Amino acid sequence: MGDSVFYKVLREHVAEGEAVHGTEIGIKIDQTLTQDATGTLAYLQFEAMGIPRVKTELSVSYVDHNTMQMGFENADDHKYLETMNANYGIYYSRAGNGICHQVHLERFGRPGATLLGSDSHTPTGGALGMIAIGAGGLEVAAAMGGGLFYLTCPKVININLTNRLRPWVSAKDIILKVLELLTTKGNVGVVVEYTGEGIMSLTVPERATITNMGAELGVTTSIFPSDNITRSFLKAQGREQVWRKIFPDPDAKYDRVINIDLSTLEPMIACPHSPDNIKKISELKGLKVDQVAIGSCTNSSYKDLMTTAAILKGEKINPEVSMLIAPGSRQVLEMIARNGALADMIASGARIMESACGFCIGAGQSPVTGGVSLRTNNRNFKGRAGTESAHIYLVSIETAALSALKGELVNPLDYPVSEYPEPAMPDKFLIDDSMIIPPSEKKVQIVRGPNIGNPPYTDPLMDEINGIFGLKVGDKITTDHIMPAGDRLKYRSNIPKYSEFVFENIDRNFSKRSLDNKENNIFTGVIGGESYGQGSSREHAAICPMYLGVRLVIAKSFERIHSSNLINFGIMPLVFENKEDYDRINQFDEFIFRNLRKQIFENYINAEIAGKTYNFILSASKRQREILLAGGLLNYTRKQK
Ligand code: MIC
Ligand code: SF4
Repeated sequence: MGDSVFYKVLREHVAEGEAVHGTEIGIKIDQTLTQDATGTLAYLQFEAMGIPRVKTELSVSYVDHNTMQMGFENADDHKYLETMNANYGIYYSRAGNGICHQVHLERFGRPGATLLGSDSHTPTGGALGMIAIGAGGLEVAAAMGGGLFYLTCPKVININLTNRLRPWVSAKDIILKVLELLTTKGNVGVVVEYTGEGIMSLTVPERATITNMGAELGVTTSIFPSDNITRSFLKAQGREQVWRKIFPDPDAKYDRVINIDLSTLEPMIACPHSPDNIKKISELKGLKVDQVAIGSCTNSSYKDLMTTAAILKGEKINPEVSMLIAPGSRQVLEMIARNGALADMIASGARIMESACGFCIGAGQSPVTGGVSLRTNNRNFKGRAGTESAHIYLVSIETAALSALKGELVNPLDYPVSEYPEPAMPDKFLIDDSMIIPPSEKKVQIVRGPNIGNPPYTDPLMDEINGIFGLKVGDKITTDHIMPAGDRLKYRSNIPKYSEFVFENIDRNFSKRSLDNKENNIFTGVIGGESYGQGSSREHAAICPMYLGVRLVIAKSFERIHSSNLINFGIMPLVFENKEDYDRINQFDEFIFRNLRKQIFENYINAEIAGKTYNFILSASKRQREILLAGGLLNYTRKQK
């Protein structure tokens, strides 16, 4: 049996173990990326490793999340990043240059490479035929130091696309359809590979919309072949030399094949509060809309914004709608500024935002109380936009722009085909990398303002842990629930302060209670349902609980990145042996785990909870068990040296 695109690229990078589904392998990482909200900590951890310069082919540090720079904190982080990066061989993409995934696609990604990024949407790069994976900052730091990235060799689901989309239906509708089919749960250890004649009508940025939202499926990554479309995109970016052809073998082995006939798709919508709460637009048509936001790493490419401009041209935004547009990169912004499309947007009454994450991470533009916001980004978790009572719906560019004019949700298919704008991809993008600062050859003084702390410290695993379950939550708890972003983001480099907000939207007292208990040597456990830790890769969702004395989370199932982050910071991710035990164990029950330094190497770990004995499963590799024993990856790495 032949190889899929994924396995072809994987085999070129396996440095430890064998590429056999289900076993742990270590792969070599060619490129890394970080962004400022996860990067500061990642680089502090890299410094703590004592390695003089990165060992990757390319490492890039982007500033795109905290670009509002309210107060000194973010500006301090950015100055630290700029000087630290110069010193250690890392490219620094300045604030204003664009969102990491969009810029990386434009300027750095290459077919056949591996990319590890401290952001869950790193798989966007899969649009170029590369293996691009999101991970915690500490794992990215280890990869920058030349360390392997360890993962369980995944299954590959093939999504075979046939025919082509009808006018007014777009790539966003494809991935929303896939989310309807596969949902956000149960896809751990899976890679999605897109093939079929249908991919030939999708440009690289459209493919990127699809691979980007693969993050919402919870898969390890998503990937497209590298074909002539990839080649033309790279050529237009002045980078044709990095192109190589990567196709699946004709008899490629897939664990499952899903066929989607693109010509039958219609505009879709993800309803509050989960990206897999999918409906057809036709079912919700007429919903009154308060806000429309176009942008984010999912839909902010040149073509996306040219489509938006064409729809808005000569029209006015409905007076009851606030419309925001954030171009994905400075390249996109400058191109639409020069060709007049930006002027059409401004004339329509749209508000133009910086090329950054902005509204997507809740950094401004929170909707009105109880409001309806249509957005082209990838996540609609409750409260993420900054307004708990708001209803966030995820849609395509076409649906968003047309609805902004009408003031209500419209079905693009109701518009004439003759009005469908199909902007052509440019033969040549505007190339100006002057906001990407190359590393310095000379030593640079690293600037550490008062917001720059020390990397967090963890203790080796104790043999006995006594404690209390501080919180019991339900299914699909996201890392946004655990560690809110929005206006709390500025504390990312200040762990004690940021820790005050752990689970703040679920239980405002969790943090204080846990810290008080820790002072009395009473540790905290958390009980979760299915898919615990969905969403963002933020390792703060492990570090801050660790700081508060959380030593274990017991859930029905975990998402991949979060589960690794927990282990990397010495927290045991345990799964109920019997799912019904979830109903038997309650918040505030006391627990004792004994003999842990031995038990940690066993598949089942037992504990006494409220006087009864329970078994839990620890699904971790031998290496991960050793990491837990050492009290986290940083301690483990230091020991290995
Ligand atoms: C997100 O979309 O949630 C973020 C903010 O980009 C995160 C990273 C972070 O929390 O810093 C992600 O997706 O990993
Ligand atoms: Fe930024 Fe939003 Fe993309 Fe995260 S999902 S990287 S916050 S644009």
